[in-house]
Amino acid sequence: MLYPQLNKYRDLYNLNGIWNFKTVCEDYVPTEKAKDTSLMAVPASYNDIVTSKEIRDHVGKVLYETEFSLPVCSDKVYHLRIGATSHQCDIYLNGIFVCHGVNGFLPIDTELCDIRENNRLSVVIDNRLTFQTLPVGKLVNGKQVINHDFYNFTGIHRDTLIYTTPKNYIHDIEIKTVVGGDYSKISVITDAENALFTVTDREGKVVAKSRETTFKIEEPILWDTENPYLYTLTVETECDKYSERFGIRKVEATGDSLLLNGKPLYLKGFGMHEDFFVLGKGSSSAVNIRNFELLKWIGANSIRTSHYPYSEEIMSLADQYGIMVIDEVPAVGMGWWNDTFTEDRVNDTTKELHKDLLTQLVARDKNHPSVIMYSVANEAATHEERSRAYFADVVAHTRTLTDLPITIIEFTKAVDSLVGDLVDVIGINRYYAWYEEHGDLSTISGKMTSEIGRWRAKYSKPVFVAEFGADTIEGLHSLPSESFSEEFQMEHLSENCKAFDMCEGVIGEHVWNFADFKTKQGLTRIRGNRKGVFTKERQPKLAAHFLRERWTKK
Ligand code: BDP
Repeated sequence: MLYPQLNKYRDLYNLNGIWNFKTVCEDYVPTEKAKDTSLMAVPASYNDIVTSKEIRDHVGKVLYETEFSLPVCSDKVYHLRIGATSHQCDIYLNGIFVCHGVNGFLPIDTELCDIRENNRLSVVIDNRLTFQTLPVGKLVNGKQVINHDFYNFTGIHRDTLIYTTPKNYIHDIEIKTVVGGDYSKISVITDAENALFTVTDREGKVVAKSRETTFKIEEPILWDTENPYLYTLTVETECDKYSERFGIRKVEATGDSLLLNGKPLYLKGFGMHEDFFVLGKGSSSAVNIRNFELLKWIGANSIRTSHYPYSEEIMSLADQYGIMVIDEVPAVGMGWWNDTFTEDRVNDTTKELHKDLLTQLVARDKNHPSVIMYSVANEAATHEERSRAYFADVVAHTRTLTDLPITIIEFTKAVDSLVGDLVDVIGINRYYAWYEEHGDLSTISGKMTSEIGRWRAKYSKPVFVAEFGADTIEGLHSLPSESFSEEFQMEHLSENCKAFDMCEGVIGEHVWNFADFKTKQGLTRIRGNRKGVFTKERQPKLAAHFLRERWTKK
């Protein structure tokens, strides 16, 4: 799956901007141009844009529609690429059905056979979550029940692009690199016929040229977080051309460590969310850059795309900023029900979708050097007997797609987990002194070290603390500290970090969360989840300075 590109063989049109919008009924088909619409921004979620509570909280279908003109040439193939529409959608061009999308956080990329000079593009989005969608949810009398902790933002969340290719176009390029001594072996897997492969370095100097799909780069500069060095591979055939950036690096998991280019890693960073004022989950380059600037400022070296694949722009920025990524599929909401893995809940249909989304995720992200590990789920009910066969199949499938390490992020206790042996790295989320023994910071050290010890004893695998944190209202101060104050958050994080430093086999700490984010309304959610180390405006809370001090030295 290649990202659309503009070059002498390929055109690119951006359809972002103001579209027409309305809520629609169940059987709506856009045979004619919609009437009585309002205006809506693309990309963005509509929820925090509208002023009507009914529309903000609408459960069901909405229509996004736009008209556009372009020159049509019979010797070109036209493709539509929408980066993400949450969640399912039906796409129509000029009233004719084009395709159905089931992947709320992954791109839809489809050929448009019936394109004309003047066109009407209609996207009918369905935001309902069930046990057969990811994230998992449930509908009760038309009301949406969700068991995950982020707002069910809806809309066209990433770029809508039309691009052209020649008829005989390059569909895909996968770049595999093997690091060996003073050279690197590059293998290109592609459908391109009789292609010329050219690699240029960061300065644009040609470092390899080949007609074979396997060739060497002498004295390669490896990609790492200090020097995120990127090369560019250009694949050129008689009638098409595509340039893909890549890095050369090696990631391995051993019994105690996660290694990057042979050196043990300590992951410092955050679980995040795509979430900002007004935009909801709408992609914004300005917000993305601000986030990466803050990650660098605080000394982070990694992020987890909790709890769904992030935009391609974020993945590309991670490559460029040298921020490693744990790439998570939207398998969230699979715990916290009484009995999750049953015939009529999370079942084989859910599992096939889960596997399909992993296929799509790896297909999209396989050439990003920043991706160091895939996460197959967050807080699933892995103590339930049927979860074992479910995840054995999901992980086995993921291993056919990638050589990178695989993790699952667990809330289940070590003693109860039935899946830890399947993965390479055990991810755990722990909220001592917050959801357990709230406010008592003295409990953290003992509980955290014992729990990490239990995971280590049971599986002899590296442990990654994927979430720990405390809700904090910016500007709320307390001496001595009390929960929700900035002092408490700082002490809470510091106690957790002390515990990690005492344990063997801990390969990283990701604070929950990078920034405050919107959730459904709830008694413990005052304007959403406030565990951000940065405010929603992206300004530091007190704890950010503690982390900066720790992480820039560690
Ligand atoms: C964890 C979830 C995360 C929540 C967090 C919290 O993985 O999505 O936002 O707890 O409660 O259980 O803050």
